[in-house]
Amino acid sequence: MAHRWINTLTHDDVTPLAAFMNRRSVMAGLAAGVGLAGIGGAAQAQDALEPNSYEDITQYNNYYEFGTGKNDPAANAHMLTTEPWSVKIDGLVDKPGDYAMADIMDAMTIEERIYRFRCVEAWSMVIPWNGFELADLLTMAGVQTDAKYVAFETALRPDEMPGVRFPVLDWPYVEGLRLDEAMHPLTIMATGIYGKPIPNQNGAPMRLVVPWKYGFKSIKSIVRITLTDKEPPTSWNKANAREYGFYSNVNPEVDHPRWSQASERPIGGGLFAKRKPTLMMNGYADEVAGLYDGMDLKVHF
Ligand SMILES: Nc1nc2c(c(=O)[nH]1)N[C@H]1C(S)=C(S)[C@@H](COP(=O)(O)O)O[C@H]1N2
Ligand SMILES: [Mo]
Repeated sequence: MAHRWINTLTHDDVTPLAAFMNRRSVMAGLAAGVGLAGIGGAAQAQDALEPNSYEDITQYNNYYEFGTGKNDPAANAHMLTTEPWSVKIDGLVDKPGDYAMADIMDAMTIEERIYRFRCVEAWSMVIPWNGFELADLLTMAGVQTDAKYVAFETALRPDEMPGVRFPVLDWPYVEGLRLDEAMHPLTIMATGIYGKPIPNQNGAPMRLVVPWKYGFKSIKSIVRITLTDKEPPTSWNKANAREYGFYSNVNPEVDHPRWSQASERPIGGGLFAKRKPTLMMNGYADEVAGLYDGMDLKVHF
């Protein structure tokens, strides 16, 4: 609270009515998708979440294609052209092709999902996303039975992305999920925040959100989705395999080699805001721990 004047807006100031009107549908959506075991926990967890301000969510970002500073994406991402946009869906699908973003939006049901968001750097937010379940998009393309993983790729536009001149990562940014993770009802494609179209710095027009994994799995501005039978390469794992694994589930018991993951710094509470304990699988263990039954999470970090 000490440095409150840095953030002059609270979420009450900037939240469109729609975001709050839809809050009930978050729980309805979860209850419908998660199955009986998940309902109570998910609904309770959702209830207790207080979203960050629109300003926090859209001014403090990681999107290295626009620079590595936390404010660089907000300053530079306006250069990205997001209309028209299409997403190539290929690999082990019945209906491969270039899907126009407008057609995807027509076909999908947009819901609000208020999720915890935990960066591997140990800061966190609560974000009211709008979007649709990735499973619905994959089902539309027709996942073939031999598919085991989903690979994702971000746009690579040197003319529009000042950060890609620097070899910070091996561009384009790529990510991947196991198919069961991708099909899980908590996994969404976000197309909005607080009921408004998702800003470029947050990954317009469509970015992945996997709330139980570290933020870098939630790849932005997706242009390609490939169904495959092999574990796909991922940008941060390619950059440093010892520090960033394929799974990257939020886990307070598995530290990053250079820092603890036991607690996190909530963004927006001021410079002296208290750190809070990090939750197993970012608070979604009731819903997703079963995906990892029998796996050693220290090995598959
Ligand atoms: N294409 C792309 N996607 C990306 C990143 C990036 O640099 N490029 N950064 C990741 C990281 S490290 C985090 S924490 C989140 C940040 O999302 P946010 O800016 O919406 O909070 O995006 C992830 N997705
Ligand atoms: Mo991150």
